[in-house]
Amino acid sequence: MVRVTQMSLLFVLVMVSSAFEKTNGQKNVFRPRCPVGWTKYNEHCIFYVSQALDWAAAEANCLVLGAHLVSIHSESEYRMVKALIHAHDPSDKPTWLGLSNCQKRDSWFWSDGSKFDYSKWNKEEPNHSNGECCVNLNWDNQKNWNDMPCNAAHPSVCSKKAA
Ligand SMILES: [Ca+2]
Repeated sequence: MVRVTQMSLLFVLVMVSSAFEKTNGQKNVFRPRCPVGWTKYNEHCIFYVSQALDWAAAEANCLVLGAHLVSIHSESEYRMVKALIHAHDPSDKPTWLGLSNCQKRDSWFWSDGSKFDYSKWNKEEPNHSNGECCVNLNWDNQKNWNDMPCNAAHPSVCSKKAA
């Protein structure tokens, strides 16, 4: 009887220790992170660039950081990007996104290659005025999206996958 009890105890110990291993294993599951100074959101890392650059220079600057200009695919992402900008710039100045249609008027492309599946235009935008084809947000009173000449200089937001 004593022996049976010892065996049972041993069994319980083995079970408990393997359960601990499982718990530890789960704790060690790889969780993507963002570099210091970047903000994590939906498995992405976003970064506000205060320096005013034209659209191409802003995208090139993001590329140096292993990123692209930010793309936005939902209202919640839009709010997050606006909140990031506001945290650095309480005046909410116009800021470049990675969106453009310079190749063809009705073909919108995000510089990170993602699908164009969400938009938040100001009223009467995009108006393609004088061929403007790069997009910023925080435009005018509505503070939503506007197509702008690509050579205008604005702050920007870069985004990359958390790694
Ligand atoms: Ca416009």
